[in-house]
Amino acid sequence: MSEYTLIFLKPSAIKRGLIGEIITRFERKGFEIIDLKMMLMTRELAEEFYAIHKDKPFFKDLITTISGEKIVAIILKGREAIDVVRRLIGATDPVEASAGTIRGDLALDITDNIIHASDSKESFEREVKLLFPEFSAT
Ligand code: FUP
Repeated sequence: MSEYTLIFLKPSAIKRGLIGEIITRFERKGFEIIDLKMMLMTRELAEEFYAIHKDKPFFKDLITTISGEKIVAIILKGREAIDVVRRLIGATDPVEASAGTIRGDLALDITDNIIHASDSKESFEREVKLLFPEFSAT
């Protein structure tokens, strides 16, 4: 079934000049880019986005890594997009991520693991409201 998912490229991906490399992988796989924007990830937005992790030991580092920096937020559409995109980005820890995945090929740090992708339909619904409040499924 065709569905939507949300990804964002973390500030390190932008600083390292990897926007094109990463977007190309999703395009080549066959996903449709529904919306895309570069935007400022404010501290407030970062804390809200990752609120589920607020009691974790890595929360402070996670927020500092992305706050006050530009991200590239993208809505993708395609068959089983949520699961397929999670497989393409690889495990949260780039040390564990398989070669051939985005994190496996392009990242090494766990907190700054260059990309985020929604991990469920519920996450997508919550996250898209935060980054693309104007979005409505067609
Ligand atoms: P993911 O969905 O793969 O981004 O993973 P999580 O939602 O579990 O984690 C959210 C962010 O917290 C990750 F992008 C990186 C960071 N994190 C750490 O820094 N250390 C951890 O042990 C787990 C996650």
